[in-house]
This record gives sequence, C-alpha cells and structure tokens, in this order.
Amino acid sequence: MAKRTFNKEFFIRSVKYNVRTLFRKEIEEATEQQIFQAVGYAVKDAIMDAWIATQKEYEKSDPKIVYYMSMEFLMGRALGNNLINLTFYDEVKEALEEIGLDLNMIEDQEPDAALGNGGLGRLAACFMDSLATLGYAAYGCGIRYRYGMFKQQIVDGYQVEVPDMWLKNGNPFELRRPEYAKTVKFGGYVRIENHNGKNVFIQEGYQSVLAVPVDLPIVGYGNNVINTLRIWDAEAVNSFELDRFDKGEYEKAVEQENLARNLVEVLYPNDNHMAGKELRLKQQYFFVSASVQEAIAKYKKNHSDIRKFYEKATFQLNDTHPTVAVAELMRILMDEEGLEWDEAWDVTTKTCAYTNHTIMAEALEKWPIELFSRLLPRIYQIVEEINRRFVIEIQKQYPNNYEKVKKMAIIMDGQVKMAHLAIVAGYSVNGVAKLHTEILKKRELKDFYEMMPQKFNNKTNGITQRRFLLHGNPLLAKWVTEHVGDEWITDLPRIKGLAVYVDDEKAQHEFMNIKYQNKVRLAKYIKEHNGIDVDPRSIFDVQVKRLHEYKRQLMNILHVMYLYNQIKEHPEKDFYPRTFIFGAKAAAGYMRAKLTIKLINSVADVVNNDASINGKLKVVFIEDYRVSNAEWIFAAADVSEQISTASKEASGTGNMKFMLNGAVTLGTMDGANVEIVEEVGEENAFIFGMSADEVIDLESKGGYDPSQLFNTDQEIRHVLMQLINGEYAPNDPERFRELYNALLIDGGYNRPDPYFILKDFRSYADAQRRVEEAYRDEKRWAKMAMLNVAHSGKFTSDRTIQEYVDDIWKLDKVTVKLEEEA
Ligand code: 8GP
Repeated sequence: MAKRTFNKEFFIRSVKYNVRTLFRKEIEEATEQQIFQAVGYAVKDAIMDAWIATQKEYEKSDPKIVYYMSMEFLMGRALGNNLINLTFYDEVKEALEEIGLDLNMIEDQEPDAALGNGGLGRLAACFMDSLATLGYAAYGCGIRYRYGMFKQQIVDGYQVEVPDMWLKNGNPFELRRPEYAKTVKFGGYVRIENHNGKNVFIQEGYQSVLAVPVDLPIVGYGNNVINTLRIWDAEAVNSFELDRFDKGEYEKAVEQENLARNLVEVLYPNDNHMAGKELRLKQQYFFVSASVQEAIAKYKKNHSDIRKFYEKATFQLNDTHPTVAVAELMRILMDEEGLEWDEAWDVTTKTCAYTNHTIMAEALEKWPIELFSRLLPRIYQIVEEINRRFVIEIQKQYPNNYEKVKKMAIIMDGQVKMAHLAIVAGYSVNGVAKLHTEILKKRELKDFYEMMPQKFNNKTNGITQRRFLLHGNPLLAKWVTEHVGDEWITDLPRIKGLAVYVDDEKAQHEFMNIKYQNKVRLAKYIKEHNGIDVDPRSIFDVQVKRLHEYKRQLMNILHVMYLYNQIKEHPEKDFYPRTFIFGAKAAAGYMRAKLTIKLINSVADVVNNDASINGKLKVVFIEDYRVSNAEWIFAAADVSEQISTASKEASGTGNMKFMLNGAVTLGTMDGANVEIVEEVGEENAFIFGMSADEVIDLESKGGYDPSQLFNTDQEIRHVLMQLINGEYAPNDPERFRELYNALLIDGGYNRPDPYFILKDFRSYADAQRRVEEAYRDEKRWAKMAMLNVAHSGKFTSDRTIQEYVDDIWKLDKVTVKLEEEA
C-alpha cells in the first residue's frame, strides 16, 4: 500500500498557525477543545489535495457513481479514523508529542457524529469507508441533523435523554457548499395545463426550503481516494425580509423560516420502529429531493441523453426511508426533463435498488394517504399512477385473485406502503444476511419474490476492520501484523494466517495478554465513568446494542439474577468471576425498554454491593453507549452476547466486531450469527435456543403458555417472583410488574412472552455454563478466541461492498494519483 509522505514540520506549523488564527492563542494557552479544532483543520488541510484530485479524476474518467441514500450515517469520530486511513496516525502522534500534545487526549475532545440510531446507520458508515478504500465513486446522501442521537445519562438507574449538541464547537472537517444549494417544495396543489396536447403539471401554493449541502471527506485507506458524505442542511429560501409589511407575505416568510429550522433539527431516535410523524416524511423528501436533483445536475454536466442516466448513476435506498426517491426521479424526468412515463419508468427502474434491514412489523413504513398527498401532492400523483399500473400487472399475472392485489398493492387501506413501492420500482431487493434474505423470500415478501424472483439477492453485512481493529484495538492490530503481515488492513481474509498459531503457547499467551490489557483499559473507563471496580481477570461478558425486546437484554439480566441466587444459595460452589457489561439506548418513548434499563441498574446496585459474594459477580451498565466507546468495549470483551429471538435480528454487525476482536459468540442461530458459526465452527461458539423455523412455527400457532414453566421450574419461578416482591425495588415492589406481566400474561401481540425469553431460558443458562467451563481452560479459550479472529475475514465490509458492486451497482474502479507521485 502506497504510503503518502508526511511532512512533520509543515504539520506542526499548521497546527500552531490554526491555534493562532482561530483562537488568537499560542498552543500553551489553548484549551483541549481548541487544540482538537486546530489539529482537525490541519488534518483537513492534509486531505484537501487528495480530495480535489479525486474529484478531478472522477470528472476525467467519468465512472458510474453510487448514491447511497440514508437517513442515517453513524460516523463516530473522524480525527483518528482519518489519520489511520491517511496512513499518518503514528507520524502525527509523534509530531504532536514533540510539541507536548497527546493525540489520545485530542481525539477524546471530538464529539461523535451520531447521525444514526444503531445498526443501519453504522452500516452506512462502514460502507462509506469501504467504498473509498476500494476506489469506487460514491456519495453518501443524508441529513445534517443539528442534534444527533441523544446523549444518555443514567440518573437513579433510569435513562434520561439529553440533547446531543455535537456541532456546538463547530466541525473542522465539514465544508459548506452554498453554491450547490437546491430548492425543495412542500404542499400546495398541482394544476394541470395542456401544452400542445401534452399535460404539464405545475405545483402551486407550496412552501419551499433551501437545501444546502455540507460535505464531509471520506478517506480511503492509503489510496488517495477521498469520497464525499454530503449531508443537507436547511435554510429559508429568502432570508427574512423585514420590509414585507403585507400580512400574507410576512406570515409566509415566518412559515418558511420555521420550516427550515424544524426540518433538520433532530434525528428520530427510534430503532426498528416507525413513529409515523409528518416531520419525518418531510425530512425524507427534503434530503431525497436535494440528492436526486444533485445527481441529475451532475450527470447533465457532461452527458446529453437523460435516458441513459442509469449508466452513470445508481441509487441505493438504505431501507425504505428514502423511497420517495423513486417518485422524485420520475417527477424530474417527466416534469423537468420532458420524458414520457414509459421512458422515465425505464430509467427509474434501472436506477433504484432497495435494502431491507428488518422484518419487525412495527418498523414497516406506511403513510396515511391524507398526510402523504397533502405534503407531497405531485409525488402522490406519481405514486398513484405507479400503483395503478402495478395493480394491472398483478391482475394480469393472477387473474381474479383479489387477495394478491390486497396484499401487494402500493396503496391500500388508506395507506402508502413504502416497501412495496421500493420493490416495484427497484431493480434489486436485498436482505442483509443469508437467513434474513431467505425469510424475506419465503415469508415476509413471498408474493413479491414469486412475481419477481430475479430482483431478490442477499448481501451479508460487514464492518470495517480499519476502525474496529486498527484504530480501536491497536495492541491486537500490531500483534496481528507481526504474525501475518499488514495486508489484512485492506484484505481481511489474510487474517486467516493466524490459524497456524492457535496451538502455539507463546502466541496464546501474547494474545491473552493483549486481551487482558484491553480489559484493564476498559476497567479504567468503567471506574472513571461508573465508579465501579471490576476485575480484569473476570470474564467480560458483554451485550452492547440498542435496547429492544427482541434483542432480549431482559433474558440476560434475568440470567444474572438467577446466577446471583445460585451463588447466594450455594456459596461453597466454585464460580468463575464474571463481569456482565451492558450498554444500550432505549427509544425515548419505549417504556418497557426503559424499565429494562432500570432493572439492569437495580440488579447492579444489589449485586455489586453485596460483600458476601466476594466480587464473583459484577454488573455494569455503561452510560451513553456510542461508536467511540464501542471501540474500547469490543477490544475488551471475552463473550459476545448475540441472543435475539431467532428470525428477528436481520443480521447484526456488533457480532462481527466482537469476533474480529477475539470475543467468542454466545448466541442464537439468528441473523449473521449463522454465518459466523459457519466460518468459525460450532465448537468455537456457544449456540443455544430455538431455531428461526421453530420460532416462526410457534408464532403461527399463536405462541405458547409459559405458565407451565413458571409452575414447574422453581428457579425460573424464583427469578420471576423477584420482579414483583421488591427484591430489586424495596421501596416500590410494583416497579417491575410490567416486565413480569409481559413475560407471563401479555407482552404484546396478545400473548405472554412473545420473544420466547422463558422458553429459551434453560438453554441459555446451559450455554452460559459451558462458557464458564471453557474459560477455565485457559488454552482452550485462547485457541477459541484466536480462531474467531482468524475466521473473521468474511465479515469485512470490503467484501460486502465488492458484492454490491459486482451484483448490483456495476461500478468502475478508479485510481487517484497525486502530483507528488506522478
Ligand atoms: C438493523 C437490523 O436490526 C440489524 O440486524 C442489521 O444488522 C442492521 O440494521 C444493518 O443491516 N436495523 C436497523 O438498524 C433499523 O431498522 N433501524 C431503524 C432506525 C431505522
């Protein structure tokens, strides 16, 4: 990999200069935050040449571009990652040391760019990294939320949401580009005029808002490619004109100000759940319209035939959130470019592709017709016409089968179904892991699969090893490089070379020692942030992810309660010390999820303060789980909890980050766990619980009756009773009754325990017992953990992106040379 030359003197001068010009200070006087800003600007400077060169190269070689449209990009911090990918990290660290500055401290000043909720948003971020590293022309298209994912504080054991003011000190990496602003129109009505026998659609009485692009550089690893994440900010079209005394005009100006302000104010904090708010649909159309306009403008700069747009551009829709892109593209092609319906449809259906990320029914996007047509009148007309034509197709293929129409129509029962629109207008529909894609084909989207099987394909998710190993776990990264060379950085399957060392005692020892040091690092973080002492020699058993019932954090904590009971009842029994670590944000309005957080913290309070158990058990809830602390958590984990109800987790990506860092999976046969086990072997993971087929089967029978378990299994009964006898809530014994009721009476879908927590409990406890047994055998454990690292090659997002390129996008590879090398 070509390493760019780094000019140390120049860099130091640049940092000093930035401190002076930005803050009128010398380095010694600057605050840590100011130093971060100054270093950030110096790094952006270092990126700029390559960013310009990349754009020039794209203009010259005219490659096909993927526009990755996503409501979410969960980027985390940029500084460290940019330095890693520039291949300057160590040099900059050294240069800063020379002037008395600590890069780690500086990195710590940067707020996470938390423009996403969880898996879907972080996947988009990993994809951006891989696209640039592989040398493909890509734009990430999203929204510049003024407030990202809320910050989580734990107060008295409860989650409290605090606004995330990530931009309050400015963002040194962003580049505002008002010269490329676009106008986006909402509401009003559509007037149809006849021009020489052709209908012309004119939107009137609308409100408009200006979409202003803000660009962030996406640095490819060691290849001079800098792609762009373009996030749109909103401004009022005409800045407020005070001389407008006409009442109507004045009010309109106020409305437009407000529209602009509200639009990009905040990210909706729901994961796997649709809130159905009008503002959300506005956000969707806002960034999609701006992005589609931009893509067309770019194409038209050097191509004349809009009918061939799809040869140079493709839109990947990250879930259904950007699906209005379909209709927006149709609108522009017809109303502005003058194409006929069939021509526009031909272009659209060769341009748009859709990724499904979840089968959870409550996440499926459906908009009331009233809302949709009021907000987007012209777009609604187009969707109606797409629907009309599609229904005719259904009737042709399935004559006299109204059931099919009812199930498949885009508009039905007063709602617009976004997934149906995406499938009908897309040339590709993909799931995110093998099992998930099979469930889509056989169940959730069965009718569509039968009608258009050629569209369906699988793209198993991946993660970037550059952030989650090279940056997040420098000790292990260095060790891996010493053993297999550094090619794994851009070719992860090379990491397989570690397999020859798994029985080598010296290697085992070194490997476990690195894990130990990472546990010490996390223990220090926990002490600082939670005030809890944890023993780095205990098993670090970790579940970090969004809090959701289907992910079953509740099963995990019930099992901790069960273990605690065991230890209390049998103090004589040998018990290997364990630290159970949780990290999770709950959507602000998700009461049962929030109560689960309270339960975890309440159990932690009791267990951690019980001197009688000699520190055998510790429970830690890490506040404000986010990308930046995740990197440390993965590095320190022994056990990776991936315990979703089988069939519910589309893929999971945390599972892959743990594996890459040498944690062993304790999980169900769900999502990508299935493929992880396929790679590493079932003997190197701890698998338990019902299969997806069993779950789906039992669901179709209306569930099961957990009261039998409750009545016959005294230990489970004991744990459940502790939810309602005040064991963990002495002042308010009723506090956790809601969880008790969900498990035994009604947990939603009109049945008890809809996520089969109690049904899987024994099998989970047994798998946990096997974990302990395995960990006691140090060599066996070291070997298992090392084999996990060695077999993680498949799960790089570089592989995922290459598959998208080969099977869906068909992009051209680009190389960028800088002047200094030419
Ligand atoms: C997630 C899936 O739950 C997860 O299994 C998968 O790995 C990930 O997407 C990436 O494919 N889904 C979401 O994050 C999701 O639906 N988020 C909603 C906020 C939109």
